[in-house]
Amino acid sequence: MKIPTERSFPSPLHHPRVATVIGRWLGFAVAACFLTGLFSHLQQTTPGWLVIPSRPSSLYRVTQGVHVLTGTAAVPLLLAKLWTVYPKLFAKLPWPPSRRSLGTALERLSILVLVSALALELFIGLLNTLQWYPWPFPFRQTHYALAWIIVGALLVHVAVKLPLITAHWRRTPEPLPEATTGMTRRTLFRTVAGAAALVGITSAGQSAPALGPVAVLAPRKPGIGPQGLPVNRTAEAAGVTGIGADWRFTVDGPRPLSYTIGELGRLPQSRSDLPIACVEGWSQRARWEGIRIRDLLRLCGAPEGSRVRVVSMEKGGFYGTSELPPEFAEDPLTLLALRLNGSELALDHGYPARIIAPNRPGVLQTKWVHRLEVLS
Ligand SMILES: Nc1nc2c(c(=O)[nH]1)N[C@H]1C(S)=C(S)[C@@H](COP(=O)(O)O)O[C@H]1N2
Ligand SMILES: [Mo]
Repeated sequence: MKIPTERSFPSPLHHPRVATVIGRWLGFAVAACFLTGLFSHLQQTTPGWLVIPSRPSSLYRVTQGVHVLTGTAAVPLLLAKLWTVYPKLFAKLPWPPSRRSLGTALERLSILVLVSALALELFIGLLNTLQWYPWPFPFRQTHYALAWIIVGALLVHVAVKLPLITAHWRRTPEPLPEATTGMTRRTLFRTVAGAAALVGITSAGQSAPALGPVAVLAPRKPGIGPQGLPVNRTAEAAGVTGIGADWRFTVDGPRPLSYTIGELGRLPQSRSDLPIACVEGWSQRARWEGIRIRDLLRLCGAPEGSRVRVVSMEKGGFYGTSELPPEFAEDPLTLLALRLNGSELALDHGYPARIIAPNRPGVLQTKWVHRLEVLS
């Protein structure tokens, strides 16, 4: 059998102009996905020097929707990009080795890193949106580390290819060779753009209500679940069974507070229309009623600017506690919610009490809350 060379693939669809156009789309998707992912990461591990504002209240809903959307659309874009450039796999390394071949080898190594990291990143991200965690490593940390590897390798890749990219950024005045048989470039571009749009449109309905009816790829559909709101983790999965007669809600502050469920219901109630925006891509707005966290903070004598630790009845794990930085604790929209869409919280939504705050990832909207601790 004859080993193919780069010349064995004469189709003009492997032309650098095609690689540039599809690379541009993929680059745009990766950049948007990276920036929104960075925001999500900073929300969940906020460094001490960073103040994240609590408004606009739906900001996280939008950024995380864009994150999952661009990540999903990047899958067909990456496949198309790999297809246009795969004949390069058969290009010969210059031999005997020289300074130039060392450069070429390094460049290929960076592409190997870029392609494998990006493929793995998109794959585990996609599985995560499907709520399937078959790997033994922690998802978020791995996803985050891979993101930086991708950005680094991508910068090297773009720097190396800059002459080619600039040469083919615009359509050249003299026409490029067109295929005599098979697909034209224009058909290829339309097919790839169409595929990216299709996966986007059929999955965006999990956060964009208007697209709900065509959300056949969305793992979560708005409106489905107790009280018309999806549930990420049920009480049963979290090992929470409800409350007994001796249940108390307590606030650990300068003046410690303790309430029965009935007493909580008699405190001044406020209403917030806020979305749950899950990191996994679905989001939905709902009407919440309960007690403002800042009212509880004043009642217990906590000074303004306090951080608050939220403690769930769920024991251990990543979800058992969360922290409200001062901007979120003082926001009048942030509630210890007792009611959802007009009735008492369902157990799966966090009965008897949960946190709901503006501009926050769903993971931090702690359910089954039984204690607040005022920190500093
Ligand atoms: N204690 C606790 N709170 C939790 C969770 C959890 O598993 N345990 N899941 C979080 C996640 S990931 C999301 S998206 C929201 C979902 O809220 P819902 O199930 O009421 O829609 O709750 C959050 N609060
Ligand atoms: Mo979530």
